[in-house]
Amino acid sequence: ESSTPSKRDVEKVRGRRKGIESEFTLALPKIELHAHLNGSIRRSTLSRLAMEAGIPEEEARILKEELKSLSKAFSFFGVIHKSVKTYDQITMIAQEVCEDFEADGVVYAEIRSTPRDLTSSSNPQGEGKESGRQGDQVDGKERYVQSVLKGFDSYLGSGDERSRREKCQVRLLLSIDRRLARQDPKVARDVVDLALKYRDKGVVGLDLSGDPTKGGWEDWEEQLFRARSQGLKITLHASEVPDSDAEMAKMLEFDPDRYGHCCYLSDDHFKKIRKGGKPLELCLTSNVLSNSVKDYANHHFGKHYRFAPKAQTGAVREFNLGSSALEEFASSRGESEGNPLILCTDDSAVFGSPLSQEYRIAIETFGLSQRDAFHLSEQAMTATFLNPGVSEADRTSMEIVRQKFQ
Ligand code: 6MZ
Repeated sequence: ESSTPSKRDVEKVRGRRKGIESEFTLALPKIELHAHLNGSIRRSTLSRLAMEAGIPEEEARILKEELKSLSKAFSFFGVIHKSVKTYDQITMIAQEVCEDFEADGVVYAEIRSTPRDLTSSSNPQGEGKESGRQGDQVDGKERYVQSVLKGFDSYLGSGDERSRREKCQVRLLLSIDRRLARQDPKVARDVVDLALKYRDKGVVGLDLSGDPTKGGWEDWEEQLFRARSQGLKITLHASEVPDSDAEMAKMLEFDPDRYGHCCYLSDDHFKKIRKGGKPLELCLTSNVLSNSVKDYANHHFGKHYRFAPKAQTGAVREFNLGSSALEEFASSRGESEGNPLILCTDDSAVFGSPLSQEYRIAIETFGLSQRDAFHLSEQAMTATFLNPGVSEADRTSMEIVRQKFQ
């Protein structure tokens, strides 16, 4: 009789481990720093709104299809945007996203969204605004920002309820959409204006996102510098598609406060990023399903994790079924320079993976111990855009979150 475990035994242990890890990652206090509001819409809400909006059958089909490319994901956003038509719906979505994060054990979230004017001609049901008046665009977009913040507020409740320990502390980042910024120079300026206006009211920074094949650095550069000169924190979607070296060089030169994705870094840029030490927002399932990364094992999380700051405890895994590649990877850990790595969901409605699942996948794929995962989550605290030195609300939120890690 061979003492090698049978395939069935291995499967059994794997299943058990999966259960244990799921329980652990759900209970683990988690920090979400890269989630797009409309991409995180509750699926049942999306189905309902798509139906109410009369989205034709063939367009709605994308909502049920498997994603195989980033461009498919962008068609999905098109359908979401057609389905979400009113400010009240934005408020409801914002509230639900917070509730869903809380249910998944997320204790702090920076949710990002692109301010849209829901009263413009593409939304003819818009609430009776005159058109052609100067500033219309900003008014509509401002109302959008207010509507998201209102959703956060309804989630948080009032008075004592607000600081209840189980509440997810939540902040907003405003997104500049690459394609729109290319079409109209006002787009980036409006977003920066709004971020400045609402910065003590829940907005903590800016994001550059949207279809990475659209627009170019010159379309938003000036506004990013303006935002920074006013003290706004900035995160950039970077190197999400191949052949983005030239743009990546500009981004590195700009040196934002955080980077998202970074799937296609050249060796030279990888070294520069590592040296810069800025936090990286990494979205495993998003990158795999949109085909920016071949599979989980090849996700660049592994490459960066070798260098990421981490606890030097080396806790022993309960069920170590890791391949030799993983063992080699695990033994190479221990250097403490590099970038804080933040696991994030990106668009949980589109990619169907809550943050607890992303942690479980990281644990399984990269052979992390529970202690490693805890430390990974805890150090995400250092990467938020909160400003506790200036804002009382930020100080309170930070304290609440800190307590969850004790
Ligand atoms: C780049 C993305 C994205 O802003 O309407 N977005 N941008 N890369 C990604 N990787 C998959 N996922 C989402 O949320 C939806 C918008 O977020 C951006 C896109 O601009 C998308 O239209 P909001 O709340």
